[in-house]
Amino acid sequence: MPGHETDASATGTPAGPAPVPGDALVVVDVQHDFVSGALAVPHGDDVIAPLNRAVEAFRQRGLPVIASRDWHPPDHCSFAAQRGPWPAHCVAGSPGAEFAGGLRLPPGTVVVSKATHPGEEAYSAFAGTSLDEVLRARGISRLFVGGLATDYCVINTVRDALARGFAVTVLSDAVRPVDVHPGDGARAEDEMRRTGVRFTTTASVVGTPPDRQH
Ligand code: VGL
Ligand code: ZN
Repeated sequence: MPGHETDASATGTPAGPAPVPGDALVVVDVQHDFVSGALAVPHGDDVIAPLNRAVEAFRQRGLPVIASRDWHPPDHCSFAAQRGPWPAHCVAGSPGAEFAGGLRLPPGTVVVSKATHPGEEAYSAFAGTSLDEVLRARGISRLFVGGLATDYCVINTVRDALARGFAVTVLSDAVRPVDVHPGDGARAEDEMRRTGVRFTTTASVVGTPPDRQH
């Protein structure tokens, strides 16, 4: 219950690696279909509040906010009608592909659309996009990552970020897995930790929200 947090959360002061110039926030695929639509991730809506706090902290500091989105053609190879593994989801321009209603993205958010070709799956926000160039042009070396889903687009984005030399911090309360096979999300987190990813709560990076300070 509120009133019993320790150290950082008692004061609202971040205990972790507060965002500084050179950092960017990457919000992965927080779209209607993944939150409450055709391919809803269990508890996917839980990521929205922490991500809004992270977004606001980056915005206040003038640091880049990137939002990736799954942006499929109607006949994408990952859809069941094409013998793919997923129900149709995030069709470009459709309501299901819109960012989740509660997500507050600031003006200037860089939107990265991926998996836009019918015959190619692309779970990583780097795959076939300009994300790498965008980050390098802005002198970014460290990424804070949250979004959906831990075991698909988050982990693949993180793998590519590490391979490109970015340091990565995952906001542990701002990711959720699909868990098609039980444990997929936990295994994805294990792999990320093993490969050098730091996990930290949003509060420890950007402080606690005003209604939880005391
Ligand atoms: C995703 C399944 C299918 C994701 C995208 O964003 O994690 N998962 N397409
Ligand atoms: Zn997809």
